[in-house]
Amino acid sequence: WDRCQMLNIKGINTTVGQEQQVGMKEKQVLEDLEMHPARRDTEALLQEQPETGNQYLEDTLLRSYLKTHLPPKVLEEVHQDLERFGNRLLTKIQPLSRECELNPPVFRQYDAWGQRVDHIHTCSAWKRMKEISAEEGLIAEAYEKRYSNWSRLYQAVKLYLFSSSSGGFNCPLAMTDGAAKVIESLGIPGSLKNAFGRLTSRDPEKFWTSGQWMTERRGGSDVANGTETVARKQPDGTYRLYGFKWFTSAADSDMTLTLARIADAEGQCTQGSRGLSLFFLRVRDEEGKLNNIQVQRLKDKLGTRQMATAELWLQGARAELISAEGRGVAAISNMLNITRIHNVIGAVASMRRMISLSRDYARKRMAFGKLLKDHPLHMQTLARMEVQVRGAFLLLMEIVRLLGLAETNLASEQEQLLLRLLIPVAKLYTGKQASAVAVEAMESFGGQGYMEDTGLPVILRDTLVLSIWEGTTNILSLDMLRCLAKSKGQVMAVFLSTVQKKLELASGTAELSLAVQRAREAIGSLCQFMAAAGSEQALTMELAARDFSYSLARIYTGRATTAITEPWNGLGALLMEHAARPDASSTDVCAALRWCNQELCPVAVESGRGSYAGGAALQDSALVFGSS
Ligand code: UCC
Repeated sequence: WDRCQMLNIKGINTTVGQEQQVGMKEKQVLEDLEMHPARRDTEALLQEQPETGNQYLEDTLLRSYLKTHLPPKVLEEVHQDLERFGNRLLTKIQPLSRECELNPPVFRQYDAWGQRVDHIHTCSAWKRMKEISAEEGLIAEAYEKRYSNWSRLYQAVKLYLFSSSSGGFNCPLAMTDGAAKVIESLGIPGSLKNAFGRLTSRDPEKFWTSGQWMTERRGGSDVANGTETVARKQPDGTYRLYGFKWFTSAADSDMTLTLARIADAEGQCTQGSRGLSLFFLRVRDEEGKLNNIQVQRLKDKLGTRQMATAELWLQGARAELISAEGRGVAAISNMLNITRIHNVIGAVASMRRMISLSRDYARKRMAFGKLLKDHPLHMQTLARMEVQVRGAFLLLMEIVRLLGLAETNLASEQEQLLLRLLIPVAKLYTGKQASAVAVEAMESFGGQGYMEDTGLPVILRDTLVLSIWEGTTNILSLDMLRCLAKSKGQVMAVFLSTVQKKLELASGTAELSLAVQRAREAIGSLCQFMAAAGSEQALTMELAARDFSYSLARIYTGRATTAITEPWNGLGALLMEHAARPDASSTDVCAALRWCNQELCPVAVESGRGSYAGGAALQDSALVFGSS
């Protein structure tokens, strides 16, 4: 109405001799009047798009970590490469990522003439991601070991930067890395030399990606009992595989590792874990023809839609046995540990991306007369997310640092044990954190966060899988228990002494004294719980497994909480260690202190509440199913 008034005042009243001008004005005014006011105001209301710049340069925590830990010569080279890579991500790779999302794979089962072709069509951007992965040495870096024990960490940093711009290509890279690791750990047998060379190649023409076909209809988690695929030995020593693989991620990969049961002369197979062996196979031959494999269909997934996940029938696929008979699970666990680390990379990257975008939006978006960044409650919410990602990032760096030492024979036995323990703990913990952060961050954009064409829902969808694939939270909690049991308690002794050492370092920093005290109390509670649990039945430890894993993650890292809306703080050994550096910033100290205020040892609290006591399992059941 105001605008109509203004128009009347400004120009509608005509004057003699100005007919032409007035005529034009009238026309414009009439057009304006026909337009709904909201539409006329579109320009004034236009929101600025949240953006990030060079991710490497903007990531102060990453840069301070590298500066603290890398030898100066390595840092110099790595810094140059990462700055260049950050620019390439921003200008070239991010647009490809969006293209991958907009052009998901398409499955064509038959050609126009009725021939079965089972062709999985992927878009050109997806193919380009494969080339870029090779060019950037995203797998090669870890195996060339140019920087000795730091190569693994450097590779992880590149993958971390790449992850949220990869258009889902981080998934095949995870499995490719895992397959290379398995082959390397087998001593790169002659028959696998070619495959290993291709998986770790920097040449896009040669580079292969690998799948990891573990999941069958009867067992995603329970691989030992759920695997039905049978391997029949051929006169030439190779095997033919017969079975059905229910989820095969990145089904367009060049090769795969997979589990099957070797049939004896009578066609009988050993059941359970001891019956499983590990096989290598090429998905297609040189002409692109499938290796006696039929694609049943592509999965219709909530997220990771850029990547083809298929159901596959193996109908005599030619394969090579690569583990000792019956040692398939142990052999593929090398792959699992690598893909689980990639999962942590994906979780940290997703959190970092969402928070970076939220931060930028807070600088641009006005509400209630001021920018979002000037609303204290909004900033508190973002700060809580920032503490989360900082802890998760340092945990990731710790794991890849240890992995680098292990791969260059520089890790002590204690460090190897610690690595084995931290992988499932970090995977389960950061997978959950990332989902919570992604949901919270989405809310920070208001309704815009929910709009497909902002690209934000894609990040959320792709994040939600991180607590599911590569072992769910509970499966990994049980894996953590198996790891404790196998080391006969040794791994916990290493865990505790490592945390104590990091706290010693931090105790020299006055601002961290409260955090150190809380960490020590948490360790005391953890020790008390373990002493009491030692005499309890296995059921007690099973019920405590998830809370116990969370306690390990929080104490080792610093902070953490299951619900992002809870007030946490936390300290955590890694955050404290980082905050105790001579050149630590006030932000580093603040993050460590915040981490400290939350419950660092939930397993002790829940134990005190009787959550793992004899009758708790029955009560849980009654609550879920009801009781008479
Ligand atoms: O494939 C999937 C999706 C692919 C996409 C990947 C993309 C990720 C990218 C992320 C980027 C953003 S999802 C499918 C994932 N499936 C799983 O994760 C399986 C979950 N289930 C488990 O992890 C179970 O714990 C099993 C299958 C490992 C349990 O099998 P068993 O046979 O009952 O296990 P055992 O008896 O405990 O272990 C057998 C042997 C033991 O060694 P020995 O015999 O020498 O004592 C174990 O110590 O294997 C060893 N072992 C391990 N060693 C088992 N797990 C491990 C481990 N994690 N590390 C070292």
